[in-house]
Amino acid sequence: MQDQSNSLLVDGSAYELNSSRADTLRSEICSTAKLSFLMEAHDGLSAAIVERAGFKGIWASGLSIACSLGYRDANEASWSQFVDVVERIVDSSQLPVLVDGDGGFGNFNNARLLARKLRVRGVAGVALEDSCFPKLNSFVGSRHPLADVDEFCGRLRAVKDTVANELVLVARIEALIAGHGMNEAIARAHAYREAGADAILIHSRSSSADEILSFADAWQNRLPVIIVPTKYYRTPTCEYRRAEISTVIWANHSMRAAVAAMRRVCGRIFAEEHVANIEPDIASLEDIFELFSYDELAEAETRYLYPNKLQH
Ligand code: SPV
Ligand code: MG
Repeated sequence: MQDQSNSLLVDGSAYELNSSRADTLRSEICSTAKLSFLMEAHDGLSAAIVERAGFKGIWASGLSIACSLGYRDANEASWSQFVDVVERIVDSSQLPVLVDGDGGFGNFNNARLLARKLRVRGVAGVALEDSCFPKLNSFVGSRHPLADVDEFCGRLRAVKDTVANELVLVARIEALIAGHGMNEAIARAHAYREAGADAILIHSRSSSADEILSFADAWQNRLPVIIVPTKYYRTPTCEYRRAEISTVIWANHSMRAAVAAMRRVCGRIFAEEHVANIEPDIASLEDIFELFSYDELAEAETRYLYPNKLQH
C-alpha cells in the first residue's frame, strides 16, 4: 500500500514515479530474462491486497473493472470512468500497473488520448488489443472481428508518438481468439513490432497451452511474450519458463474470488438472519484499518492538526 503522505496527487511527482514504474515494468517484468507475474486488480482495495501478497506488478483488468462497476466487458464503461478506477489502483500500491486498454476505445485518436490520460494517472504500461470498438470479452461468443492490421498499427504508432517510452506499449493479438490461425498471429506480431510495440501479448481461448507455446516457438522472442492462462490454467508454470515466456498475467482471479466470497457470505447472512457465525470467515475491521494505514493518519494528525498540543 502506498505511503499516503507520498500520494501521487499531493506531491506533484507523478511523472517521476510514472517513469520509474514504467522502467521497472520494462526491465524487470516485461523482459525475456526471467518469467514474471502480474496479478489482476480492479480497485484500490484489490491493488493493496496484490501488493501485500508479494506480487511485483499489477494487471488492471478490463473485465474485472467492468464487473466491479456493474458493466459488461464490452466497452460499456466509458474511457473516463475506466481511467478514474485505474487511478485508484495506481495510487493504492507502489507497484507498476499494466493497464488493459482494450482496443483504445476507438481509433488512433482515442487510443493516444487514453494513453496520455493513463500516463498522467501514473500507470506504467498499456496493452492495446487488435479488436474493433466496441470490443467484447475474448471468451464471450464467437464474433470477434479483428482490426485491419494497418489501422491497428496506426493506433500503436500514435500511442508511441504520444507517450514515447514513458509507458510500456504491449500489442495484444486476438488472431487466435478470432480463429485466424498461427500464420496470421505471427504476421501481426511482426507488424506490431515494426509499429513500435515493446512486447506482444498472445491471447488464446484454448484449454491447452499448445497454441501459445507454438507461437512462442515461432516468434523466437523478437519481443517479450506475455500470456494470459485463464483457459489453459492446468499448464504448469515450468512450461512457460522452458518456452522463455516473459510474463504471465493472472487476469481475473481476485475479482472471481471476491464474487465467490461475497455470494457465500450474503447467502449465509440472508439465511441465518445473524452475523455471528460468519465473523471468523471474514476480514476483521483491524485488518482493514491496517491495510489502509490508519495509523499513518493518526500520526499525521499529531503533526498537522494538533501541532502545538503538548505530547504526554
Ligand atoms: C481482461 O482481464 O480484461 C483481459 C483478459 O482482457 S481476458 O478477460 O482473459 O480476455
Ligand atoms: Mg480485457
